This record gives sequence, structure tokens and C-alpha cells, in this order.
Amino acid sequence: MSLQNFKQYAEHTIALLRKESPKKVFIVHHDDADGLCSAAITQRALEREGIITETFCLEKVYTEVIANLHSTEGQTIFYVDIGSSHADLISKLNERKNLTIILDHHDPKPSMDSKVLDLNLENFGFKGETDFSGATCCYLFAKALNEQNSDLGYLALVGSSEIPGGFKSLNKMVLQEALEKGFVHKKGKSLEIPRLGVKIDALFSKLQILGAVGYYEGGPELGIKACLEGIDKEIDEKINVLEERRKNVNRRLLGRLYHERLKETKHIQWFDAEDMYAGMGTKVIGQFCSFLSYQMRLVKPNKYILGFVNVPPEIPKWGKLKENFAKASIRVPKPMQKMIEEGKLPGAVNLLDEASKGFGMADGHQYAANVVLPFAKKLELLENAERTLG
Ligand SMILES: [Mn+2]
Repeated sequence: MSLQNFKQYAEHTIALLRKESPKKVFIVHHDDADGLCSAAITQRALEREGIITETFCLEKVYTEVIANLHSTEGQTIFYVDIGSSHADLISKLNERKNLTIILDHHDPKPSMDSKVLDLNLENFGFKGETDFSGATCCYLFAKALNEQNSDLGYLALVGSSEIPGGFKSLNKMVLQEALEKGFVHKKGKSLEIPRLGVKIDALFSKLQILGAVGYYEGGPELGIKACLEGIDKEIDEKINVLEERRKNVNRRLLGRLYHERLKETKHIQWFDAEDMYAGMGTKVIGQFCSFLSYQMRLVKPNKYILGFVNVPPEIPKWGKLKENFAKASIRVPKPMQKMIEEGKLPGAVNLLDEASKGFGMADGHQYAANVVLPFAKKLELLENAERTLG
């Protein structure tokens, strides 16, 4: 398995796309910086082929939304930086109705539908945790579509900034090429995008705010625009407002927790932010839990940190979810990470997977994970988690 195999599969996919020759495609994308870069690359690449695109940002693969999206026949749907982990579900709901192309780097599940093609490079021997991001996958596909799209390589690098440890493997290859062709410049220790006049890490941080905090107020669309045209004054002001609002809630929640302390079970310390983050995307709860894991005066070093938040029923550009959901985010304090590595404790995603069996959909990694679950199942999740750990 190699990049050569990926290219062959990309050619096969592109042939199907050309045969379909859609006037319009849907691009379903994730809400973080990588998801916005993925959408921007895919949008620009398809528009260069004369195809109209409509972007649709999802924080999570909700069965109800996906079922609805795939219910009409004869569409062309892209999933970018999202979808691989639920390719089984997507293919089941698609029933050969729509050409569906997944460009992602999360752990893939097999597709059971020949019209659902998953180009995740994990299927070709690379690692989505270290070697490439969702945006890298989109970029390599875009280049297979048309070599002209090599000018979008900088966006693969912005998206890949979510991966700790720098640009390796496929990302290193993308970086070298972008430097050679002048789409990225070295400026001191950092990398700059000359066309947009912005540094890669700065654009990354701003996109993280637009997509996550601004999810319910057009942040994702502004983020995609910023990816392709840079950050204008309007976008910059929006980012400042969003960041200020989030900081205020973080401060209030932290104060509350110092006052009330976290609740505890045998292996878990937890809290419920309920509606405190109303109006912001639910990704903010995970970011707060990460921050909390360093507050050693507040958290214990030997218990998983778990935070709940209510999920607003509204899905922008789609409608209202039928069911009421909550989200739980989990983080692992540093001293426990070693025990997970040694196999003495379950990883964050494994714990949530197990504890939400039958009612939740968990996503994530060993030290950071989240699950969306029916509102009424919060205590059941905690009980199940303790049972798993006991
Ligand atoms: Mn990603």
C-alpha cells in the first residue's frame, strides 16, 4: 500500500465523478480548522471543474441528518475531514443512491456500498494521527483532479497544524513542494502564506475559533472564505467578538467549579456546563476540559476529567434534531496517560465507546474524546464508565 495506490484509487474516483458530471455537489465538512481547510480546497477544486458547490458544516455525524441527506437519489456528496469513522453507517443509508466521496483522516470503518468511496490515506498505509490531515487528503485528491490545484497546498499545511509534532511523511512532502513553488515562504521560525499575507499558525488559530465558537452564526462559511481570500477586517472583528464571548464563559465556569468543585465517582471527576455555552459550537467544551486538565489546584491527577454540555437542537442549514442531546468530553490528566500507554487503563475513546454502547456515538483518541448521547442518558454514561473501569 502506498501513495501510488492512493493515486490509482483517486483516478478511479475521478473517472466516476466525471461520468456522473454533476452540476452541483454537497460538501459535508467538519467544524475545526482542518475541516474548514478541507472544505475550502474541495470547493475551489470542484469550482475549477465548473461544478457548483454547497457546503454543509457538521460537528458530528448525526444519523438523522445523514439519513435525510442521502434519502434523495442522484446527488453527489463529498465528506471532508469527517465521515470515515462512520463510512459503514453512511453506506448503509446511501443504498447505492448517491456517488459519495470521503476525504478524511479519522480511523476508517469499511464502506459496504460501491458508490461510497473512502480515499482516507489510512487505507493506503499512512497514519491519520501523524502523517496527514483531512486537508492533506483533500489536497492530494484535488491535485489528482487537476495539477493547477497545487496552489492550494498551503491549506493542507494549515489544516495539518492540528497534528502535534510538525509536518511529517505526506505533510513533509506537501511542505517541500509548497516551499519550492513559492506558495509558502519561510519567515524566521514560522511559515507564511505570501498570497494571503498571513502565517500558517495564525490562520490555523483563527479558523479554530470561527468554526467551533462561531458554528451557529455563519463562522464556518467565513472560515472557508478566509482560507481562500485571507482575513479581512470584518472576519477579524468577528473572531475577536467570538473569542471574547468564549473567554467570559470559560471564566464564569472556572469560577463556578472553584466554588462547587467537580463531582466525583471512583475513577471520574465531572461537571455539567448545561447551557452556559449556548450559542457556541459544542467543541468549546472539549477545549475547556483540555484547559482544565492543567489546573492542578482544581483537578485530581488520577481521575478522568469529564464535562457535559447541552447540544442545541438546531443544525445550521438543515433544521432541528428530533431528539434532545448532550455532549460529553473527556480528557486524561498527564500522569494517567502513561498508564493508558501501558494498557493499564482504557483510552479515552475506548472508555466512551464502551460506556455509550447502544445509545451514543463516540469519537476521538487515547487522551481526548467525546460522545453525543441522548440528554436523559448522562448518568447512565457515568455508571457504565465506572462499570467498565471496575
Ligand atoms: Mn482533522
